[in-house]
Amino acid sequence: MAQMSGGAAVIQALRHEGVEVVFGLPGVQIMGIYDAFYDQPDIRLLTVRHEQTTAYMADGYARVTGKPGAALVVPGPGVQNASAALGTAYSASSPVLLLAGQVESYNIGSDRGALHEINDQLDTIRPVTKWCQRVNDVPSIPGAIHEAMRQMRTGRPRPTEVEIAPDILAATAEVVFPAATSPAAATVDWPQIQRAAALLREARKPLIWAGGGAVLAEASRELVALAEALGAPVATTAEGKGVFPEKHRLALGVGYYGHGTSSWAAPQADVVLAVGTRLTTQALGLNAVRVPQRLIHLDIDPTVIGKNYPADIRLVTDARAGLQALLEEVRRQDTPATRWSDAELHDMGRLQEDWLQANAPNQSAMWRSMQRVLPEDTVLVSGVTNMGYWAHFAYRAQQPRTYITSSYFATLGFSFPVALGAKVAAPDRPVVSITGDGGFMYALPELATAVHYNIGVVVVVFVDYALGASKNDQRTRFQGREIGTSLHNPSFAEVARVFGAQGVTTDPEHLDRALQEALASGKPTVIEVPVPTWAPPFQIQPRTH
Ligand SMILES: Cc1ncc(C[n+]2csc(CCOP(=O)(O)OP(=O)(O)O)c2C)c(N)n1
Ligand SMILES: [Mg+2]
Repeated sequence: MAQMSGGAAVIQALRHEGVEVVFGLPGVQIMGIYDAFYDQPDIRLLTVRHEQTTAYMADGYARVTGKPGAALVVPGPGVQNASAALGTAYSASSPVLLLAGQVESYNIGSDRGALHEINDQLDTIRPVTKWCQRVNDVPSIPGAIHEAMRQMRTGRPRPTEVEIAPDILAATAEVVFPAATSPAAATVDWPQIQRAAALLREARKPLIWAGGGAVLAEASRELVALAEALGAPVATTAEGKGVFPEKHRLALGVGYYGHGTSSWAAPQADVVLAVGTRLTTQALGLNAVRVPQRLIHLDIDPTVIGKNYPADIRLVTDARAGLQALLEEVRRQDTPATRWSDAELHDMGRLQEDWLQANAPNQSAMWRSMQRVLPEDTVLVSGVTNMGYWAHFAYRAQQPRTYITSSYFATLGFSFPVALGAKVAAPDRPVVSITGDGGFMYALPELATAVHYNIGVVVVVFVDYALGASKNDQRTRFQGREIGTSLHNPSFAEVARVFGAQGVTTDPEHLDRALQEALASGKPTVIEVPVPTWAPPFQIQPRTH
């Protein structure tokens, strides 16, 4: 029990919860929290240039570490500016705590036009959070922050928000901090596991489809072991990329919009085990998983199971616990010899190579050359840009938490600021942001943040002077009636240098060398690569099976 201000209670509560860094942007209502950072050495405070970046960096931090990231913003415009980033984290099931200010308590709900006032702030944030709460007195602060963290550490992790009025931050009271709790061990439904294991054992051609939930549950080892025990090839969503090493003989890679080995292999399977994925059509393409295939659907969120495809067996549990239990059951009895032959797997892989060569030869060549200079622990933030979509297929990720996407939010502009947060979390690993000229501009001023805090992210900007995906849409779907999709840009390399970062321009042939040099320097670097506007995979007709 200790006497302290609300602002100090926030910081102490964050300390108790193991928070190491907060990404913030100050303003009058949250100065009580800013001030409390002054006296404590344990939590870093990084101030950024736009509130979107607070939540994006917190998200990048969370994706790399698996621990909740924390963002701090003023009410009203601060919360609204952070909202698209929070929505991105929500779509990716990423744990981000948004600490938000409020107007003075006596003004809340008054619609008087107080500074930064917004009506029903909690309601504005509810659609992009799993849980949110206003704190109305100092003693309630630790409990609210603890609950926000508990929500993110149990079940499906999604953003949370806690908001506190400035008078509460300034008030002083006795504060007690809840004891640290560890989440209860996951339980499994053994009869259901046994049914699922029997189905998998009896399958002629079992296939596993792993999504972001498998990453979040740290289920990589169990996934590899089960796939090997069953001889089942493993497809992933873009969110799950890396959870199964893509150099593994059973790796099918990413299925996206009906493209890729995974999408083509799935209809050949007779039993599909989906783990930690919604199985959206974005991942699978149209009807890639067809009834009467048997679908075993494993997810920690029961609302996901059977949402897009009817499930024969529902397994509601954590991906790691569920896969471990399935593995134990499968190992209890002999499984038939591999049902997918090496030749068959190899041929399916070749099919994708041929398809890439036909549809994206230049992008594939660039990925091949970049891959050569990127170590396996590189964190790649795959932006909403042509090279980002093609990376799903042409880049190989070997470890979980090394490939970051904006999931179904597909938020243009997320790549650079998320990469900054990832680099703060993993300062000793290469972190590369893949972005287009359209997307980079969203958070370009954060080059100042990168230089200020020496965050050595490498940004590769593919410059086609266009919102390329939209322009190509006009070329293909609107008979070439191009309007409103061309861009005027500065030289991004020059801009980077003006900010005090490194900036280089290179042609695609020398991108690998530029990337290698940038990574070796350890400095924030922008590599500008002129490219034409190419077709993205989702504007290409899927192969018919
Ligand atoms: C927040 C947001 N606004 C708009 C879009 C729609 N959109 C998707 S891709 C794209 C063009 C992106 O241009 P650029 O970053 O230059 O990448 P390119 O397609 O040229 O490779 C747009 C406008 C989006 N995904 N997200
Ligand atoms: Mg572009």
